[in-house]
Amino acid sequence: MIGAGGCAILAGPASAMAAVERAFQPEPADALNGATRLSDASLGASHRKRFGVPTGRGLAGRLHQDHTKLTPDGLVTPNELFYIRTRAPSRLDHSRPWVLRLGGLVERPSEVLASDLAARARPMGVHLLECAGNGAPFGLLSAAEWSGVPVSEILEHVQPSRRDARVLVSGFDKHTGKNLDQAGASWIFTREQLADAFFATHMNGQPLPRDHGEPVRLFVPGWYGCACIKWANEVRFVGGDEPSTPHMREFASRTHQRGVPRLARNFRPASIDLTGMPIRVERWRKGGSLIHRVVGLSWGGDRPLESLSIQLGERAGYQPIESLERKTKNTWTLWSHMWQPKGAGSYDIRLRCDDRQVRTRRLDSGFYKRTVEIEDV
Ligand SMILES: Nc1nc2c(c(=O)[nH]1)N[C@H]1C(S)=C(S)[C@@H](COP(=O)(O)O)O[C@H]1N2
Ligand SMILES: [Mo]
Repeated sequence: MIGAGGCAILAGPASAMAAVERAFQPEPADALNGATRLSDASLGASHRKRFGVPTGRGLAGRLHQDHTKLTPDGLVTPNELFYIRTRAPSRLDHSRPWVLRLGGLVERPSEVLASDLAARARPMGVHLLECAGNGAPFGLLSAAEWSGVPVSEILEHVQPSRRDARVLVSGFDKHTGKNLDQAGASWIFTREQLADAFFATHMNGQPLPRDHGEPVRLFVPGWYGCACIKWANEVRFVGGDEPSTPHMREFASRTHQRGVPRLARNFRPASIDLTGMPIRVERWRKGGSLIHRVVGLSWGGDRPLESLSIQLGERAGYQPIESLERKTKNTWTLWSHMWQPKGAGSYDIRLRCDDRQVRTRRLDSGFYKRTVEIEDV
């Protein structure tokens, strides 16, 4: 049974702006009361790509989500705007029933029909997905409400013959075209790493779209997209000495591994650390003065409540972000911060977490630094 679909309504620019005004309490109090919104300042790199439309085919197929107009009401991405990394393989065959084979080091191999999974699917909540290769302009990042079946339930169909067996999940990846016939995407997990994972059959109340893994994909909450295998067709128990897969090796550095581990067991979890970035710098006019407000996203990490600080220009110190409230670690949240730039020029915007106990590997590397051009103050 599929729960209430929760399909996000796509807001046009005008209503999106109204939503921003409604949903953010201006900070400091009343700063934006009676102010008029002007055009946003430019955050450079975001202008280079085409957003919101699928481009390319197969392995080279992409769709970048545009985050510049995100509002608190729009934090579930509609299916047609959800980012794509790898479009459906041209050799996908949906004329026969899709099966998930269960085998490897098991007493008796088995299989599950995707249609049975779909029939048993239930709401798994809103979860964000980010491609580990989400570089500028950072459009490979989206969130949806997923439905599916916990992986642990599927694993109960088979008896592994070894206690230390790991679980390899792989998908169908036969693309046609030059240099595109590569080994399928697959990732190897311990059973504990899959404790919260599920086989997703629905996205925002709809059956999985073709480019997002129709009819079934793996979803591992909190991990980078590369582990969330689309067009899943095999679950195989493997031994402790199983080599890492070509797909894991391809993503080794982007998932913060030390070197490229030859064995799957030497891979660290491909989890997303706490992070964040600005998505727009708003300009408002109030009386004779110009007001700037930086709006951004925060996501990742293994705990919901964290604090982040922001640095606006290399010479400024870090200060706590004024309005940041993360109620869940599963998906992103919007924050905002009022800003009075000293003068025209370009400013690097960086975030950091002042709690040194919290791991922020990618944020600390400067990966999400954005540069804003301020023309007038
Ligand atoms: N079978 C298969 N699954 C795959 C991939 C792939 O190339 N083939 N790409 C992975 C990567 S790198 C990412 S980021 C996510 C993207 O999922 P999406 O396109 O639904 O956003 O799918 C993952 N699953
Ligand atoms: Mo990815």
